[in-house]
Amino acid sequence: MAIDFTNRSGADSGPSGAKDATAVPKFRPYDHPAAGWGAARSVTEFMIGQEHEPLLGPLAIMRMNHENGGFDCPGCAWPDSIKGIHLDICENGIKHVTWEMTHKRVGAEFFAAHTVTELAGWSEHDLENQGRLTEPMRYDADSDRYVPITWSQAFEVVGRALRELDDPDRASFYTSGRLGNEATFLYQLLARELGTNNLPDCSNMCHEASGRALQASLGTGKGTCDLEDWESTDALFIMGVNAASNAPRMLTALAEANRRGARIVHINPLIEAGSRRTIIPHEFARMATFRATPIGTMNLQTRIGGDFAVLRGIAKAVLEESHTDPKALDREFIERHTTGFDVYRAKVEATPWTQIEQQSALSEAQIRKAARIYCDADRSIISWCLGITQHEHGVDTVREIVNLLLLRGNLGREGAGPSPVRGHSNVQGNRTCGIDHRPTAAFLDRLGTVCGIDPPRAYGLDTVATIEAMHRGDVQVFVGMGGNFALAAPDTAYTFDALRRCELTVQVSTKLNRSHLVHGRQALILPCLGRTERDEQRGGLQQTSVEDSMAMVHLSKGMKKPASHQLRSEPAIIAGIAEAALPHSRTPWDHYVEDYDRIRDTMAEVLDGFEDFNRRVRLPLGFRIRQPARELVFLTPSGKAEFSAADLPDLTTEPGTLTLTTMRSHDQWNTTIYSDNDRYRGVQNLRTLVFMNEHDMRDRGLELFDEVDITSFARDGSTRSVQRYKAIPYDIPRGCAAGYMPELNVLCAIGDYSTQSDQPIMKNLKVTIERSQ
Ligand SMILES: Nc1nc2c(c(=O)[nH]1)N[C@H]1C(S)=C(S)[C@@H](COP(=O)(O)OP(=O)(O)OC[C@H]3O[C@@H](n4cnc5c(=O)[nH]c(N)nc54)[C@H](O)[C@@H]3O)O[C@H]1N2
Ligand SMILES: Nc1nc2c(c(=O)[nH]1)N[C@H]1C(S)=C(S)[C@@H](COP(=O)(O)OP(=O)(O)OC[C@H]3O[C@@H](n4cnc5c(=O)[nH]c(N)nc54)[C@H](O)[C@@H]3O)O[C@H]1N2
Ligand SMILES: [Mo]
Repeated sequence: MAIDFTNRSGADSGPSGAKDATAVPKFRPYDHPAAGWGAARSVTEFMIGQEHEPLLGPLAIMRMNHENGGFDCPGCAWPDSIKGIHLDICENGIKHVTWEMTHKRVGAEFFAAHTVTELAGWSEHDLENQGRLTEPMRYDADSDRYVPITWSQAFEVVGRALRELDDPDRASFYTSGRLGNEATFLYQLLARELGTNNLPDCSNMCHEASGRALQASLGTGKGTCDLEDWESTDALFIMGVNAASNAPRMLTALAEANRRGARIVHINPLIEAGSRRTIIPHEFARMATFRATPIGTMNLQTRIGGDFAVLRGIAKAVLEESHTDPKALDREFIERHTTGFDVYRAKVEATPWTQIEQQSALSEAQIRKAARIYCDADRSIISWCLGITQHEHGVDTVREIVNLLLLRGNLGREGAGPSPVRGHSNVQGNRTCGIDHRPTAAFLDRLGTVCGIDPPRAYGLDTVATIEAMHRGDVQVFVGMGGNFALAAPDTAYTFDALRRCELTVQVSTKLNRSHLVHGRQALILPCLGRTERDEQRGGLQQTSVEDSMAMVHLSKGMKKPASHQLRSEPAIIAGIAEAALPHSRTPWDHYVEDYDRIRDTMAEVLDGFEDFNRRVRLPLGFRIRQPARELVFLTPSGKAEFSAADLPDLTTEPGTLTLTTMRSHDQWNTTIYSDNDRYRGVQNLRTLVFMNEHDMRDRGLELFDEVDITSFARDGSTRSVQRYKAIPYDIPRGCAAGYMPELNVLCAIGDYSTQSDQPIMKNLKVTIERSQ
């Protein structure tokens, strides 16, 4: 099967993020500090050029991330400083907020003027750039247009479709990770009262591997560190994250760590801007004097997927060191708090250095240097993001991270522990509050008792399984609570086909996107309030809570006048759907929406760690959810932290094939494309590109910007391809290549998900790259 999505001229062209496909591409390697003036200039250009609004973003930021007030930055899940008000702003947070606060509007006139077929030919940038959705719309097949519908009629359309299903498992309820905790709780309650655990979420593509690994090793799905740990650690190992673009406020922590003398090791096939020098995002004084702080001690440029071998190598060096230096291992910790050490040690000792070198594409000497840093540090943190998780062996790799930490007792004390960097601003809170297609029996029991429902016990469908079920016709109603499912998911052609086979697709959104144009027989767009906007209900002005990457829960209060008087809050939309779908429900949906305190009171009874929720969430900085593993209480079968002892995978590839990783550019937010630039990687006006090692380019007779076709080889033998991508020589290990999501999702076959986490292996595609004909 070869699918060509690159012909963008026709009406049914595939996804194209591009802002302006005709602008001339440029490439010049970037050698300035991350953040600083480049960021300031980019923000200004963005606000004046796109939004004609130079002040909107900064003004909004003044109200963001504040102690006791303001809204939570929807930009990413990096925590706010816990030392009180700390204006830690970043370029991408400003862009993100300004994008939501735009003055542009997409109302009934817009939809009357454009058929869906016409809009399908627009780029992602052009779709979202139309502005905020203002009123509920229904797809009208006769005119191929979206037409207005009232809220009550829209709820009745969804309600009827759900009531008429012969089995509640024929519906699936997707969440993108910015839904607040209260709406999250209502959403899962709706699904479970209806009778299904089909709750796919963006985590299924993101940190599912981290959750499963940490659960198995430590009995918690989350990292154990907070920002204070980051501020007191001696060594930081940063794996598979592009901090300067995707968690810019992490740069502050890195620069401060460096000033303190902490050592930092970056493990990444690319040397990203965040691993060189930075200007702390909020330090304007330093910007003016151009004093940059170095933030990298060491870069280990492993090959794509080579991280497991790197970690194994470091562990091997630590064990070897322990023969001469008894302090290399924390034997007392291992003895008291862990199980499986002997089996693990035997496994590591049996793994030869030659295999580690070959799998990691690094030398024994380089790995020993990193091990030296690890052994010299009293306290170490290992942090990671998608470079670790979106692989077949994501779970084994995260478990190896924990193994390595356990060797030196780097857990349950200040300055030490595992610290995954989560993506969407509330993706972690979504899981905490019940979005889980594999809920535990204990959670369901409490939910059932407190809410008076009989929740289904069978596991539900995750993202990939939902797509497959829609394709087979087994799932007929799809509800997207935020996000852009059509483009975020793997195997674009297959996913489009799956969505089009649905009886009804419902998208609750703030902006127009591809998922509105690739829809079921019936389709609804339900516009909602954004995080920055005032949420007035009968009980007064409401606030919602969110949880950051480090398990801090705090309130977020929108301040801005809503983009349209017709917008509804996410809790209100969920309640409207629930009342229409469940006419005999005893859940007080309306009552909940009047005052979110009432939702929080119920949540306090159902969720561990949310006792006294309404009071504690109003404390100046909110509260931290109790973390048993942090207290060295392990909710594992053995009651201890469990070493794992997996074999290193075989990463050898067929001759002539390369491993392709897909990632974000600097100027995008997942499927939202702000511009076609990737400043820190030196690219302008280009997204259809592939970064390659110069030798791999030379082998193919390629030079900068030569056009190539990329063909991926799926496990089932099928192939997919994109044409006329431009090759860019880049500092990346041989045999590796990199390009951008969401465009390259075309290449990721639906069946190519990890057998360990069920995550699509978006960072590990086997491809050939040939000059275009
Ligand atoms: N501005 C902005 N911020 C964001 C987002 C955004 O799109 N824009 N997205 C948010 C979301 S939902 C998420 S999940 C996070 C994502 O944050 P990241 O994980 O940083 O996202 P990616 O751009 O996919 O980058 C992956 C990084 O992993 C590296 N990498 C690729 N393959 C490998 C590998 O095999 N091993 C190692 N060690 N590294 C590898 C890449 O070089 C890159 O540096 O960011 C969040 N924050
Ligand atoms: N190849 C490849 N694919 C990937 C990845 C990768 O690294 N490589 N990363 C994966 C990851 S980590 C993730 S998280 C997914 C992202 O998947 P999603 O979360 O599904 O996608 P987003 O692009 O974040 O969604 C953007 C849309 O959200 C809507 N929106 C914005 N704010 C709000 C709000 O406040 N409420 C509501 N209801 N809607 C809102 C807007 O309409 C906007 O168009 O993509 C995944 N896909
Ligand atoms: Mo994500």
